[in-house]
Amino acid sequence: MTMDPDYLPFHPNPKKPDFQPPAGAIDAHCHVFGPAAQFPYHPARKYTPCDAGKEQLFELRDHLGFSRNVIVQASCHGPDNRALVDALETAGELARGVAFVRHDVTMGELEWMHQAGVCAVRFNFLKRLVDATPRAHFEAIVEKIAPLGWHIVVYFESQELHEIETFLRDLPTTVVIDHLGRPDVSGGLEHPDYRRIKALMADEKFWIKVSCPERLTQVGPPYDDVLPYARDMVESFPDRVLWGTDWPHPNMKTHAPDDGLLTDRIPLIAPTEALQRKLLIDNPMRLYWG
Ligand code: 0GY
Repeated sequence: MTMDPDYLPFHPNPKKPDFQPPAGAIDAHCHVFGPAAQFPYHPARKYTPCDAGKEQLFELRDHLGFSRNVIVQASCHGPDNRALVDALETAGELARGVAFVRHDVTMGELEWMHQAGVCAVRFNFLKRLVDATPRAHFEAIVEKIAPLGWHIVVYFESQELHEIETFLRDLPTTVVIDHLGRPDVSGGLEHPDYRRIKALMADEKFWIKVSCPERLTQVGPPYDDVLPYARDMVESFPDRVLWGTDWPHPNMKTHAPDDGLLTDRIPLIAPTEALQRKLLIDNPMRLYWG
């Protein structure tokens, strides 16, 4: 399982951040990849990454000064959640998980994941990452996770939100939007696509991750062009925002971001200690450990 020739591995030695996260801080969006020898990538994957296993993730957590992780099943593992569950079992109370499942997932499989600390599924709408999922399949998943009290994480691009907006509004659980809803950051805070994401957030069912400036930027590090969007969300919805590194940063094309630098951006996104506490501790604790 050789890494794609154009795949950019994660940063080999991220800086020690100048910003010290408060004790108990949570990296609420990260992944584990393999290692492929133990947890092979899925045959239907759209990319083959470099291995990035649980030990490396937990080392990074400690290096950056975080206490806990929310680990999100990556599309390269498809609906095979074994690497995720293995990481969760090792981490115990220090991690929770977001799985990717198909409509035919069994209650036994869901129970196995639930025991390990999975408490959400991810619905991915990015065509470059997954094949389209029929609505009936999403509905079958929603029905199966409801008794477990799980919520739903959604990954889409803002220009496509209008196609799925009604579907999202009708979902019966809390819904977490990944990576700021992926706005086009050249558009400004008044752009209709960004306004549409904010309108969604007016419904208290929705939460949003103020993550991935490295994916959204058009000017590169330190990602000043993404800052106004993240800050706007934190200040508008302080009790429903989450932050994550997105380590090991799948499918980056321009550069491998320095996770220490990403951490140093937090006080610019959340400028007061009270906002930082909500973003890094209170909100993710409530949603994932509550
Ligand atoms: C992310 C973003 C990406 C990849 C995945 O599951 C995945 O493969 O989420 C991406 O390529 O934008 O959240 O890691």
